[in-house]
Parts: sequence; structure tokens; C-alpha cells
Amino acid sequence: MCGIVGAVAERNITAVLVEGLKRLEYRGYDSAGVALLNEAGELDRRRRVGKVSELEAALKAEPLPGRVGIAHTRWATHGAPSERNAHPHFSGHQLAVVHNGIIENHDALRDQLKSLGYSFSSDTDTEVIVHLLDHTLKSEPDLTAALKVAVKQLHGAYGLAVISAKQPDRIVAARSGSPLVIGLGLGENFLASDQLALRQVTDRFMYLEEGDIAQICRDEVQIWDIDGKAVKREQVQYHEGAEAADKGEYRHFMLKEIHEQPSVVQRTLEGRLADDHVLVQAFGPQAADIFAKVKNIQIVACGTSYHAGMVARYWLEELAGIPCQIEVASEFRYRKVVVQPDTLFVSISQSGETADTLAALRNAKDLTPEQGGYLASLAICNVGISSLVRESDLTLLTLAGPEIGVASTKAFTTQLVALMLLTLAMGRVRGTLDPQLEAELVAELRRLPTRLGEALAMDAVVEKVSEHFSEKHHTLFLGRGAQYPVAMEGALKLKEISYIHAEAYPAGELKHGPLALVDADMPVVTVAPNNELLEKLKSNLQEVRARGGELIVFADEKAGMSNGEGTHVVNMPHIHDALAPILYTIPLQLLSYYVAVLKGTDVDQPRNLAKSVTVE
Ligand code: HGA
Repeated sequence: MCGIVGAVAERNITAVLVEGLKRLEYRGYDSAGVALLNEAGELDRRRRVGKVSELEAALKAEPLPGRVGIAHTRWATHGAPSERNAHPHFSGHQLAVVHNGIIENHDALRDQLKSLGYSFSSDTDTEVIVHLLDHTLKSEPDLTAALKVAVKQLHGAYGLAVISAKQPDRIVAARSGSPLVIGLGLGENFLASDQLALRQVTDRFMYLEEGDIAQICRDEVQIWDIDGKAVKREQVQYHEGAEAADKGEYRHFMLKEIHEQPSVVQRTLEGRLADDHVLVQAFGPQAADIFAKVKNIQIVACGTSYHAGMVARYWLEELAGIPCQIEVASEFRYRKVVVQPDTLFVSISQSGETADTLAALRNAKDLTPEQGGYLASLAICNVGISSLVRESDLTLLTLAGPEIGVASTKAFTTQLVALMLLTLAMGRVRGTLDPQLEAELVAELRRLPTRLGEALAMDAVVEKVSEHFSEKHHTLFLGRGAQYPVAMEGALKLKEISYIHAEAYPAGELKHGPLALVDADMPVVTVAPNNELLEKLKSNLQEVRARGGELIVFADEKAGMSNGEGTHVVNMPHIHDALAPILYTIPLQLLSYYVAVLKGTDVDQPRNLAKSVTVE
């Protein structure tokens, strides 16, 4: 994924920019570049394909000192990964830009700018920004004022930063759909797409909000909101180590990671949504072409990622109308598979190094067209520099950040978000998704972090419910439709960290066998959103109650379910049915966490398990 770093200082800032890029390196990228105003006040740049170390070597061979500069790691969406497409992009020798995101109307802008005499030296959408700004500067010579005018013509998503040889005292920046944060120093200030990049130089930050424009000088930072009004953004101070390596105020990494979900889901959505649709190029430069040809999808994954894939199968068939199969990687890799024509191979893995998933991808790629090879491969992964990402044609990174707890939590919900983005992108490209529903779901995705926060606020209620489990040895989890895999994930979490035997069933299967197990010692956990399967689910629950089974039901506040003898109902905030699997995951994570705490197990490092399963 792209990263942006910028600095305005009185000292040479080349090393700060390069170090910032390195800190964003774990997300993966294909090229990197830096542009500075050199000692003579001229704009100069170095760009390289490959790792930041390539850029670093280039800067060593040919130093580029300066006090004002911007830098970028690129993950191509428009135009191949090459030096000429790497950022920063220039307009003449005056103006340089770095950009994260996608400018959707770049074709129209490019034609317009060409007719005004601009020539383009890259294939990126980004280059239109810098020429557009240059053109705007002809009637509005102040750089900041010109940026305010120019961004009004950009459609899509951007976090961008600009420097100019004519106004060498500042970086100007704009945010719409892609995050930007200002780092505050003493007599120097910084900019980045993630505060991680700047932790070496400051611990004080100011986050830009949607539509903000910022002017960052050495001694002063000014911000204007979407309406052009001068605003102040709150200053946030981070303490050293407040990131992944520290549990902060939490007792366990798992609880910390559960509570990080609103912010990491937000991050996974950033830069990937336009007003009412998903930006298809977020999956890579060839995504639109490949997606248009896809007739089937094969998902392969293990463990929690497999459950995310199972939810996606419901979504892809129901919302995008595309046939979808899913299989665990350890089975898939040793099986002779029959591939339907034009099938997209989708692998899901937190680490991108899961041995079975990687082997399955490699096997899939080895199939020749005569053997019915796959059309292309897509990785949904949390680590940008992983093997799975490197070896797949397309990638959508989940931006969950490092996950330390062995039992996966935030990696799962961000995978679900990524898979919903895939569903919406597929539906759009294939024309199978009603545009009104698409817009509704995009709006719901935007509200999702808030909903997740509301679900997390039920922490104490779930903790109380967990007391019903600590003495039990077996549990059943039930769900219907896309909530069935959520029940599976709930059962897996309980097994992993509390060592209580738990099994998940589609609620309709209960009477076909597992009902025989139900008695007063077998609590039954159910997720019950308010959808068309609710009445059927209620009947299944009656079947449990009639056998003396104790019920714990997480139900939509509008589902009309209430506490009764042996029935404990936890009301959940209302949410669009399609996104309910993401929301209902939260109380099940909290439940297993509190049961494990009551049982006194090693929550973050449960026995016999490891984080990234790189062996077979
Ligand atoms: N569209 C730009 C920037 C890509 C990006 O933000 N990737 O994460 C490009 O292709 O260069």
C-alpha cells in the first residue's frame, strides 16, 4: 500500500523521509521516491523500483539534501510499477506531488490538460493532479489557495502532498478518503499517511479530517475544512511504545486488538470508497479488466480466514450473483480439482505465509490452461511484503496492523470488510448489483466503525454472560445464513483460548443430530440478526429450550426477543443485514475472551497453537 511522508525543517530531512518510508514498508509497495527542494531552491527527485533500500542506495550514490520534501512508497493502481510511474510526479520543474488513492476522472482531466498544452510523462492517475494544480496556479498564484480550487475537480479518493519551488516555505496537503496526519515538531513539522512513519521525530500528531486542506510550514500549521473554514484539529500525544508491542491499558493483547476494530476497519476502508461505490482499482491496476472476465470464484483459506471466506460466499452469490466455492487449503492443495472456466482464485491469510494456503496458491498457478487453469489470483492479506501477496496477480490488503494475540480478532473483521469490498466491486463490474443497494451498502460500510464501537460498549454485559460458561465443558453455537460461519468463528475462538469444546451448526441442522446433546449442561449460543430467517431461528431455539438447554442469544434490538427462564438475550445495535456478520463477531470474541479470563488460561498464547502457521 502507498505511504506518504513529508517534512519542512531547517535541517537536512532526506534521512527522515527515508526512515519514514521504511516504517511503512511492512505494508508492501512496488516502488519508492523522494522529491526535495535542494540547497539552490530547485526541485529534484530520486525514484526507484523495488524496496526502499534501492532508493536509499540511490541517495547514497547521488545525495539529495534539502529542508523541504515529500516521499512516497507506491502500490500501483494506474500504470505498471516502473520508475516513470513512481511518485513524486512533477509539473515542469516547479511543482511535485505524492498521492495515495485513485482519481476516478483522470481520463477526462488528462484530455482537458493535454488540450491546454500539458504533456504527461507517466501512466498514473496521479499526474493529472500536479498539472491541474499548475494550471490553477496561473489564475491563483498562492499554492494553498490554488490547491483548494483544484481539488474541487478531483473525483475519487486522495491523500496528497505538494511542494513548490516558488513557495519553498511549505507543504500543502489535502485529504479525501485517504488518511493523512501532521506530525508536530519544534521549529519543524511533518506529514505522513500514518503516524507510524513519524514516530522517530515526534510524538505529537494532528489528524486531518475528510475534506481538509493543510498548509504545513516550519513554525505553523494551518488547516481548512471542507467548507474552506479555518479549523483547529485536536492534538494527540502518543507515548513511546503505544503501538503493537505494548498492551497499553489492556490486560491482554487480544482484548486490545478486539477494541482496535473500529479504527482498523476504518483504515481498511480508507481510500477504497468513492461517494457511492467501491474503487475497483484498489485491487490493482488490472483489476477492472480481470474482474470483468470472472465467471466463478474459488476461495481457499485456513482457520479463521476460512470462516471469513465462508461469509464471503454468501455475499458473492447473493449480492454479486457470482458462483463461489470455498475450501480449506490443507484439503484443496492435495486434491485434483476441476476448475470452471474463468475462475478467480482468492486466497485469504493474515500473515500471507500460511503454508497450506501458499501451497494451494502455487498449485493453482501451476495448472496449465489445458488442465483448466485459473483466470487470475487475488490475495486478501494483512502483510504487504508476504509471499502470498508477491505471488498473486491482485491484492487487497487488510490494514489491521500487527496482530499479537494468537487467536485472530481484528484480522478477521478486516478480512470481512475486504471481502465485502470485493463483493461490491464484483457486483459493480458485472452489473449485477442494484446501484441503489450498492450506495446503501457503501454508506453502511462508512457507519460500520461506529456500529462496532457500539457493540464494544457492551463489553461489561458480555463479561457477565460469560459466567454461564466457566464451569461448562461443551457448547453449541448456532447461526443461519451468513451468520453460520460467524457461529463457527465464535466456536473456534472459544476452543482456542478457553479449551472448552465448542461446535457450530447451521441452526436448521440441529434436529438432524446435535439436538441429542442438548441438556442443562450444554449452553447454546446463537446470533440472531433481524432478517428473513429470524422466525425459523426462533423455532430452532424453542427446540433447545424444550430440552432444558440454556440459551445465550445475541439479537438485533428489533428482533423482539427477550430474557426468560434459561434464555439470556443480549440486544445488539441494528445494522443492515449484509453487514451483520461483521458486527455479531464482536460479542462472540468478547465472550470467549472473558470465559478464558475466568478459566485463567493463557489468553494471548494458548497452548499448542502458533500465530503464523508456516508449516504444514
Ligand atoms: N493511483 C496512484 C496511487 C496508488 C495508491 O494509492 N496505491 O495504494 C498510482 O497508481 O500511482
